[in-house]
Amino acid sequence: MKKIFLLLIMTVLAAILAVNATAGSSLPAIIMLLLGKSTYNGPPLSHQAAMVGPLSGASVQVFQVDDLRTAQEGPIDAAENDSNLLSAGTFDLSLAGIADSAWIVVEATGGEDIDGDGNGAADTAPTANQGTLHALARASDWRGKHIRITPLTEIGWRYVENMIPTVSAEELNIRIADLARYLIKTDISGNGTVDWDDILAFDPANAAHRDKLAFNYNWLTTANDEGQTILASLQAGATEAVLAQLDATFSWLMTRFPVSDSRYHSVKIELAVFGSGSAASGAPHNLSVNSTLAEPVYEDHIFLPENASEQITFTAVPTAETQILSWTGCETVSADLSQCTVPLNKSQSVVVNFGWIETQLKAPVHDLSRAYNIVARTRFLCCCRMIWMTLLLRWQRLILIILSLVMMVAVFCVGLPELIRYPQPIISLRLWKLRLMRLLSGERDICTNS
Ligand SMILES: [Ca+2]
Ligand SMILES: [Ca+2]
Repeated sequence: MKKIFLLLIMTVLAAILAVNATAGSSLPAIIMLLLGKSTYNGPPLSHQAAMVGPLSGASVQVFQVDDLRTAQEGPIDAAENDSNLLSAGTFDLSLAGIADSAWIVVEATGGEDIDGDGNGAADTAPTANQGTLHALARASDWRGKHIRITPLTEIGWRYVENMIPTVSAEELNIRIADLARYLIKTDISGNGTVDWDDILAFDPANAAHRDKLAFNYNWLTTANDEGQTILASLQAGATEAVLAQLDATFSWLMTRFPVSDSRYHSVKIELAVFGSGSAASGAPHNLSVNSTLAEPVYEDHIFLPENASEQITFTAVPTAETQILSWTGCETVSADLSQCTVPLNKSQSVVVNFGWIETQLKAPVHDLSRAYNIVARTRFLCCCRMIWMTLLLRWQRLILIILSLVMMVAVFCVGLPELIRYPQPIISLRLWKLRLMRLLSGERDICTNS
């Protein structure tokens, strides 16, 4: 009996070690996989990047949502393997010093898809990937779950990113719960409910997973009028094309530019300083902005529960050269302008304006340092204009005088009724020539009509 029991234990251990060797993954991850558990509290688990199949050799970077430019970790090279679908594209994160509650974006770039046709077997020739996939999850998720960065996490990220970092953690939770319901039909992660975990657990090469989506997975591989597919655009790194195709494909279901709705019971209070000085709320909210520092370290906004009976008070401190001019966004301002209060019944942006003391004590001063050029240029232009206007006026007057004289002579010679009835004598060169000849021959009356 003992021998049979020992043999059974050894068989199970051998099986685990064999799978471990094949997968190249950490033992806790394998145990988790064997047990079918989605939560795990032990050492960090290996994650995986996959376009359709695993992205062998992808480059991985870690960002916090409030700073998507500065990598907190990486680039890390995901495992490179041309044939092992379990180990290729896997990576571990340390997330040192990052709080469990922090939202973390992990991006995977490049690498080679070793199962591009998604049939569960390594392809003879891997498909190069030029694109980047993102996955958003709390640090606690990255520490305790086996997460796959896939086109589905990328879609989830694209429908969240425009809310970040301007929404509260509560709003983000509501948003990702909505998105999970839009994208997932049946639980994938094994926790019995449709949630963001299912997006993080989705395996594009797993037909059973594809069936649990709330949309047809083939939409990702269906060409639009320009012959592009979402998946091909992702692989090509054509972000604009991806976004345009997502908008075209999912616009009936969700938008990339969501607005807060009545479920979001938090308010955002922002503080800004215009001019030289500082303003702060003090404890417990500790909002603080100081424009006099070379590299200001400040907290300029906070999300708080909506509460009409509570308020936040800001105190402004000018420098020796400045004074407080005004506040905007406040409900009340103290008589000496040093304090402003804001109720927490709605989101509000508070701005305090500082001005230089000297500008109010001295007579108005105009900066004349560049005045010579401006005046000289202006005088030149002014003179040109005057000359032109004068000439124009003189010519106009001259022409008017000549026309008047001609009309007077014509009226005198022809008579007004004749002129109106038959104006030709005025313009007939032949007639004027005749009259000129008469004048020259001694006939003084040039106006005789005969
Ligand atoms: Ca394949
Ligand atoms: Ca789930």
